[in-house]
Order: sequence, then C-alpha cells, then structure tokens
Amino acid sequence: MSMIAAQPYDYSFPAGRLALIVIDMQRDFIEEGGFGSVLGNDVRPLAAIVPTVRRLIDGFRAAGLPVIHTREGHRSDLSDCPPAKRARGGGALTIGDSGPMGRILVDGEPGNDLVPELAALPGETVIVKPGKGAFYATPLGDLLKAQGIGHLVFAGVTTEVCVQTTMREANDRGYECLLAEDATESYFPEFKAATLAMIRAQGGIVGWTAPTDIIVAGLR
Ligand code: C5J
Repeated sequence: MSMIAAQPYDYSFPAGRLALIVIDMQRDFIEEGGFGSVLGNDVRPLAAIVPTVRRLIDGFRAAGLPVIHTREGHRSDLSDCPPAKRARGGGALTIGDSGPMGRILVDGEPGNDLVPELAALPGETVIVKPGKGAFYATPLGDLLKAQGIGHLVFAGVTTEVCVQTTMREANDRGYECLLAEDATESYFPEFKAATLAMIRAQGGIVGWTAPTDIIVAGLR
C-alpha cells in the first residue's frame, strides 16, 4: 500500500488503483455570467484554485492514474432537470435560460465547457451529470467498477454542494475518499471550512483531507 499524510490519519491506497475526480470545473461556476454569478456569487475565489487543480491533475497524469472530469449539465430539452431544481434560485436567469455563455447549465453550451486550463485530454472520461452527485443518473459507478478502482481523490467546486454530495455518494458505495483541501472551493469560505471539518470528523466519517502538494508527492 502507498500512503499520503492526511487528516484525520494517514490515507492508504493500493498503487495503480487510485483515480482523481475533478468536479464541475466548468465556466458556469467559475466565470462571470454563468450559473454561479447569476445566483449572486463572487466567482473569483473559485477561479483562483484553477492552477492548484491543474497541479493535481498533472500529478495524476504523470503517475499514469485516471483523471475523471464531471460537468453539471442538462439535456437541451431539460427532460433531466426536475422542475423543482429549475425553479430554485430566484435570480433573473435560471437553468436553461440564455445567458452570456449560452444556455445556463445545458450540456453543449459554451458555459458548460470545462475552463480551458483544465480541459480533458483525449482518453480522459468526462461525466455529464444532471444532479449534484456524480453517481446519480450517470455511468460513473460502472466505469469505476470496470477499472477496479476503490480509492478516489476529489477536487473541484463547490466544496459543500457537488463535491461533498459526490463524496458522500462514493463513501456509501464503499470507496475510500480523499479531498484535496486547496483544490476545492466554495462561494462561502465558512461552508468550505465546515465541509472539510465534517468530512474528517468522527475518524473520517466521510473520508480524508490533505493538501495538493502532499497528495502529488504521495503519488510518486
Ligand atoms: C452547484 C456545484 N453549487 N457544482 N453546483 O450548484 O457545486
């Protein structure tokens, strides 16, 4: 087993059986005019983690380990978007409406693209997900099973919504989950801090956390 110094205690993983899941590093959340900013958020803290996420991705690529990207996106007819989700937010624009980067949170629209610095390489998987969790209504679980992966490192946005939801989904399915502390971000610093704390509380009830540099060093 290989080991990464983490909280609440060291994270062990079998070499070659670890994958990185990068959650929703798409323009909708990170650039002005997307879903995040339409909801009234300041997107700059999320944009600031792009170089750190890139360092983590590069570490996995250099180690020959899988990098899986997700995007939160709906079909253009919104048949996979519950009316309750569409109604939420109360802003001027909502899911499916046309904004400065095309239709908001719709697969195939410019705003749904990953930010260019974090674009998937040919051969890397991109999961388009209609929910906050990446296992719900996607092939992610089958894909991981087929590759024999039981250990997952997480990065991306937002910490307390799509990242945490996916980590909890993964945890319930038996995956050992490690969150890269500085490669995830929230529009609300207090929500990020609380999420990191609750993940690693009670002996790692949802998983582990560690800084990106420590994780990358542990892959070598
Ligand atoms: C949100 C996400 N916050 N990717 N999505 O609606 O966290």
